[in-house]
Amino acid sequence: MRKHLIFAAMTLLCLSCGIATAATFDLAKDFSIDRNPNGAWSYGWSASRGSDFIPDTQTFEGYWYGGTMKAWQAPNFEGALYHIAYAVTEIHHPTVNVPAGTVNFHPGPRGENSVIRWTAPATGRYRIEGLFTGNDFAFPTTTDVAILHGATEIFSDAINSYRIPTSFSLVEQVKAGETIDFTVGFGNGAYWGDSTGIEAVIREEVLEVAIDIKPGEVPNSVNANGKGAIPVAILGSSDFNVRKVNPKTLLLENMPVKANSAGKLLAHYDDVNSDGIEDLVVQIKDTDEIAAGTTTATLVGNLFDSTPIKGSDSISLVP
Ligand SMILES: [Ca+2]
Ligand SMILES: [Ca+2]
Ligand SMILES: [Ca+2]
Repeated sequence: MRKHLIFAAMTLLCLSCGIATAATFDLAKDFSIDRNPNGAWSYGWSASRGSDFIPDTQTFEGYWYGGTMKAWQAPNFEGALYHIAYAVTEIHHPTVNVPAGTVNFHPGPRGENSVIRWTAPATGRYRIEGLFTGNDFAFPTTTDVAILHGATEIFSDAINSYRIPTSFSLVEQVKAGETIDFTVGFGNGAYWGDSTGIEAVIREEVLEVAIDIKPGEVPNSVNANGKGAIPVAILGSSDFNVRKVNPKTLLLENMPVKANSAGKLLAHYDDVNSDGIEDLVVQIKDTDEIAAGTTTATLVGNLFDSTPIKGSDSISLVP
């Protein structure tokens, strides 16, 4: 009976396997004219789609057509001087509406693109979500929009409408220092009336994995005394192959996988919960990192493709 209960609990644990999120970057929430770059974001333009990024250096803050905005300026953009703007309050220009709390960008007169750049602060797997939409109700907006990862176009569309958004939801493996550019050009060859709304949120995705500290045992009594090893299993499932996990990267509460005297990591594959699916079992080196009173221990690490993973299990510290 007890064994059945344990398996039932493990099955429930596996239902929680999936994608969780860590760091989040929100273009509108993070918007600032105080600095450029502004954290992971930078604001600028390029002569054409994908050509060299030129950061903006001038800003504007104040009243503009019925509302208040903060904007980056590109003086060569002429009539579209305030080419990347955040509406602090709703802007209602004679032909343009920009809702409060949103970002609007506008191409230049000679085919220049406005570019909002995000630079990855860390290598990871990122979900890039948002939309582009026409903000000019009179012309209406006629622009070409795109998202570039480095020099590679990962999304593009044409806007020829007012408030009919084109949305995106992309997952990219991005290395630290690589860039994601959100870019807008004049589309039909004329830049009049080309105000384009953009929403963009970038989140690092963490793959949640099910783990079993002291496989098969409950409670998970851990003798955190800086001696010996703590066995931890990462449980495989029908959609998670544990052979993708890089054992070298694993840390349980900052404690690494133990190596033998020959330097070989104590890691092997086994089916610890008898579900017919292989699990990865590692011996964590007890370096006395677990504080008294801790009841949950978390394992972090990476897959070989550098996707971050994370899993937690209860522990019961024993003296
Ligand atoms: Ca146009
Ligand atoms: Ca256990
Ligand atoms: Ca298994």
